[in-house]
Amino acid sequence: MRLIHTADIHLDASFATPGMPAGFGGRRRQALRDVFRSVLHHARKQGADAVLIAGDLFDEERASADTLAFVRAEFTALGDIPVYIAPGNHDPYTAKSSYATTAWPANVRIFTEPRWTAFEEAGSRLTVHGFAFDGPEISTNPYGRLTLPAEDGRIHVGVAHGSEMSCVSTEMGAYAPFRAADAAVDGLLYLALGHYHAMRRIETPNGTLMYYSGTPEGHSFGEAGPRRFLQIDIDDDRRVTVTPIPSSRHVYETHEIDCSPFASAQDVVDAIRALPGPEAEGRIARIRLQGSCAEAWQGELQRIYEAVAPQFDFLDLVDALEPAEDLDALAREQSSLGAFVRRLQEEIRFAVDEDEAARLRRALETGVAAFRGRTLPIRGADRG
Ligand SMILES: [Mn+2]
Repeated sequence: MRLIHTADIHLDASFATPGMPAGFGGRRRQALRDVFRSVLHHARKQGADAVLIAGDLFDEERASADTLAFVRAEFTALGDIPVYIAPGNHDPYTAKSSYATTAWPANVRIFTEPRWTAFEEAGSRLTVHGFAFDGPEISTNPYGRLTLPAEDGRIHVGVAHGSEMSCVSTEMGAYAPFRAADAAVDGLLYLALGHYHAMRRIETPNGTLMYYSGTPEGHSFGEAGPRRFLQIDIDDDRRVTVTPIPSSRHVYETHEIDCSPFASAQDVVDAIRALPGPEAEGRIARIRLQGSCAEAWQGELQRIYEAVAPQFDFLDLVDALEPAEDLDALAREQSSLGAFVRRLQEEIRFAVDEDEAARLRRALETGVAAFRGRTLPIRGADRG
């Protein structure tokens, strides 16, 4: 038996963050649709027995008419492969929700209540248990209340949304919070979870396998790196194998570059071009330039941005540079900082070898930075 598990697609998400260019949100929303379609296409091609969507398929209770028409068509294209949906905190099942007010094709099964219920397919051994958020906060927490019939020979799996507490910090809002031990039920082979956007296996004290699939396409710099969905294979001996399938089209990435050693803008451009990039249709990058900026290329940042921006779908080039210190001017100052610089410059002049000179130059740089009350980026030489 083969199942496909995905969650947290957030179709129609706004992507409205300050500084994003015109058209960016539209391209991101299109990528969410493309990736969602490719997940269902994989299900069809691999002969899946069911698709499990563990909530937050939509970003809001009500999706746009166009998005609903798209999703309906994609579900219809699955033919007789059933789709099980456990509505989450972003797309709860309410009387006015898209889930309740849309005419879904016959293969779509939506959980509608904030308590465990089950679907059994005629002609299949599969039983799928799940529940729905009935509002942004669920009215009753169903975790710990699932009971299974003893030894009925069927394959029991679950699909649900919520916050497993071992990986949530106390300040973070918890939605239908639970502990792994409460959600693991003897006889439940697999629980398909949604809510956390990173793929994660949850350890359980019994034989239940439990995973967050994470989102199949990143939504922000907080979701950097390639994203996946999961293929679940259950063999005749009820052994469960989970295979992550890469799915993201556009991949968020963040980098920091220490520009202190760079003599010209060309060095900065070369460093950005050399950054390891994910294999993706589009790269969405935030690159933070830090360290000191030599006088020669102060004021060249716009030109650097224009030179490298075409290799990204979107580039946020963050200027965290400090202007380079004019050490010779400092050395002429009649101040304790001037005396410090003169002393170190003299020691550098009489250093016994290049290693010592490099250490002393770093000491000079660190001392001046400390005097100015600013921090320096860590370099290899400091890690020891
Ligand atoms: Mn959620």
